[in-house]
Amino acid sequence: MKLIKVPVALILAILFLINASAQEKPSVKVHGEVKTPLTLTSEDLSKMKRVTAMLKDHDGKEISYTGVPVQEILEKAGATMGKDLRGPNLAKYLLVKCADGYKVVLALAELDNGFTDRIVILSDESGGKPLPVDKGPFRLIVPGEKRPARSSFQVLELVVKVSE
Ligand SMILES: Nc1nc2c(c(=O)[nH]1)N[C@H]1C(S)=C(S)[C@@H](COP(=O)(O)O)O[C@H]1N2
Ligand SMILES: [Mo]
Repeated sequence: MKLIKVPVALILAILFLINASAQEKPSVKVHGEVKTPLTLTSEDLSKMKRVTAMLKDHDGKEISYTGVPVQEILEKAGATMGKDLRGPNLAKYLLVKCADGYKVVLALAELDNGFTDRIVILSDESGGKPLPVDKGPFRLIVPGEKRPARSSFQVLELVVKVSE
């Protein structure tokens, strides 16, 4: 029987490509008190309504970020936004969980343009480029606050919860 010699490098290259294609794209999971849990990649966000929001960094420099209003994301997931954001639903909040364990909360009413003109976005782009790895790939941008502390970077999950 003849032995077919395939260069080791070729085999390794094929294994590498199989492995690379199996790796999941970075995404944000939207779940909790929603009708339709979502997993959103940058590609998904690129197809949704995009706006810009300004954020002052720690040194007071204004930086422009682009992304999708969190309201759009929560509406897509079927959270109680808009006309449904009343009565007991006003006790609902969004828990934002990040890769480094950082967590922040915002009341749903802080994310609804029926309540506020401050449009909070889930950003994946600044200056026409994807966010840098240490601040991305997804960052919540909460404009109009004195400190950028709730503008969480490396966002992994948006969880809708209801307080007691
Ligand atoms: N995931 C995550 N996001 C975070 C933080 C953090 O530690 N982890 N720190 C917050 C604080 S306290 C500040 S001041 C800003 C700093 O963001 P900047 O470096 O872009 O100015 O990020 C906020 N977002
Ligand atoms: Mo901070």
